[in-house]
Amino acid sequence: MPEAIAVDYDGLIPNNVGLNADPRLRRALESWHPGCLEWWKERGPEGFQSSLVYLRTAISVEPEGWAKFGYVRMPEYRWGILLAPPVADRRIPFGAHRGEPAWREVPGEYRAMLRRLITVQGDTEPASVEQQHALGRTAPSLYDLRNLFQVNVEEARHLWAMVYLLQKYFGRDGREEAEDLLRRRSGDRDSPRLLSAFNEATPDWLAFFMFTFFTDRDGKMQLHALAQSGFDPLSRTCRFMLLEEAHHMFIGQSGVGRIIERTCTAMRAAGIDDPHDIERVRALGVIDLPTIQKRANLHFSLTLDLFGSEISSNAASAFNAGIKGRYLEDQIDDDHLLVGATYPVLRLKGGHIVEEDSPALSALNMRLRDDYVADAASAVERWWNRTIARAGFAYRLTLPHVAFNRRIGEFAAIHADAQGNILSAEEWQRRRREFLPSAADDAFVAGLMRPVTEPGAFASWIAPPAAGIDNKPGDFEYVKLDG
Ligand code: BYC
Repeated sequence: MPEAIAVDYDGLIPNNVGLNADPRLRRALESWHPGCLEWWKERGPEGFQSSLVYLRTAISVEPEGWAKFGYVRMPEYRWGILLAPPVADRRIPFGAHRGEPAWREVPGEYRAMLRRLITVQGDTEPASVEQQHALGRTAPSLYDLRNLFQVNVEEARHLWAMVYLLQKYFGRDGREEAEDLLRRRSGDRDSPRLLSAFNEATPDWLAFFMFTFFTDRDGKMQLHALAQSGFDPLSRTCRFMLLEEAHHMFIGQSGVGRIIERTCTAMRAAGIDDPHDIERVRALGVIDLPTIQKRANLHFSLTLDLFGSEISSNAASAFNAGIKGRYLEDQIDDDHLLVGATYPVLRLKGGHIVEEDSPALSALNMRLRDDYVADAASAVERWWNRTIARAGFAYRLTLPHVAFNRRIGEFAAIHADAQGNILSAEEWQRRRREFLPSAADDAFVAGLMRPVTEPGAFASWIAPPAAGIDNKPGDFEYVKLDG
C-alpha cells in the first residue's frame, strides 16, 4: 500500500507526495511554475492581483480541518499538490482487472488512454479561469468577488493536480502536455480549449452562477468517475479535488437562488403577480424568472455536450481497462464488468426520439449523464423552486429535454424544443428565442452588471447570502481592494 505522507508546507510547492525525495520531479514542476504564474497574470482574474483576498487554502488532507482561511494576494496563493489518503489494500473496483491491486504506476497498455483523460481533465481547469477572467470588474458584492476568486485559485490548483500526474507518470510526453495546458486558450480560434463548453463566453454574473451550477456539476460527476480509477494516484487526486468542487457548486446553487429570491421579493413588494410580466419586473432592477429559465436552458444543454456521445467505444474501453468508472461505482450492486448487460439509451430512430436498450459498456456516457441530470434536477428543486414557491408564485424552473440545443451526440443533427418535440430548421429559427436568451435579454442582464464594492452592500438584483464565508459577519471586507 502507498505510504501516507504528511503535508510538507515549507517548500515552494506544498505537497503530500514526497516532492523533496524526488528531485527530478521537483525540478520539472519548479520549471513549469513560472509559466503557470505568467499564464495566471495574463489570463487569470483581470485586476485585483495585488488585492488582499480572504481565501481558503488547502493545508491538510484530513476531512476535518483540511483548509485554512486568511488574506492572500492571489499570485502568492499556495497551489499545493495534495492527494487524498491512501486506502489500505485498495483493489481495482471494475472492468477486466477487477479485484487486482490498484496500480501505483501507469499500466503500459493503457498509457495513451490515461494520458488523454488526464489532459482533458487538466484542460478544463485553466479554461474556466480564462472564461471568468473579466468578471471581477462587475462583482455584485465583495462576498461574491471573493467567491469568484476562490473558485479561480482552486481551479488553478486542480490544474496543478493534473500537471503533477502528467509530469510524474508520463515522462517527456507528460511535460509536453503540461506546457500545452498553458498554451491553449478558451475561445481561441487557432488554439482553443479541448472541450466545447470551455470555449464559450461567461459574460456576466448570471452566466458565472449558471456555469458553477451546471458545468462544475459535470466536474463533480467526471471527478467521481475518475476517483474510481484503478490508477491509484488519479483516484486519490480526484478524491481530494471533490472536496473543493462542492463549494463551487454551492456558489452556483446559492448564487442563482439569491437572484431568484431578490426577484421574488421585489415582485411581491411591487404587487406583480405574473412572472411573465417581464417589462414591469425588469423595471424593478431585478432579473425576471423567464430570463433565468432561458439561461438555465443554455447552460444545461452546453454542459450535456461534455458527456460525449451516448454510445461511446472510448467510454467502454476506459471502463473495461479499469481507468474510468461510473458515478459511485463502489456503491452499485452488480458485477462491475457489464459484459452482456444493457442500459436504456435515448436514440434518434426514424425521426423520433425513442428509448432503446443498448450494451451497457457502450452506454456509460449516457449513464453518467443520467446521473448528472438527476443530481441537477434535485438541486433545481431544492435551491431554486423552493424559493419561488415560498414567495407564493405559480412558476417552476425546469431542465429542458436532453435533445434540446445539442451539438454532440445523438441529437446534434436535429432541433428540438425544450420539451423534446422535434422541430424543423425553420421552426427552430423562428422559435429559438422562446427557449434561449435573445440579444435583448443578454443586453438587459449586461446592463445590471455594475460593481458594488462597499462591504456588506449588494447589487439591486441579488439578495445577500444566508451566512458569511467562515462565519464572517455581513459587512466583512472579503477583498481589500487597495491591497
Ligand atoms: N467537445 O466517444 P466520445 C470540470 C470528443 S468538467 C469537444 O463521444 P468520450 C470542470 C472526444 O474527446 C469535467 N470534443 O466521448 C468544470 C473524442 O475525441 P478523440 C472535465 C468532444 O471520449 C468546471 C471524440 O469526441 N473532465 O472538471 O467517451 C470548471 C469522441 O468522443 C466533446 C472530463 O471530462 C466535447 N464536448 O467522452 C472547471 C473527464 N465530447 O479522443 C472544471 C475526462 C466528446 O477521439 N474526459 N468529444 O480525439 C472524458 O472522460 C472524456 O474525454 C469525455 C468525452 C467525457 C469528455
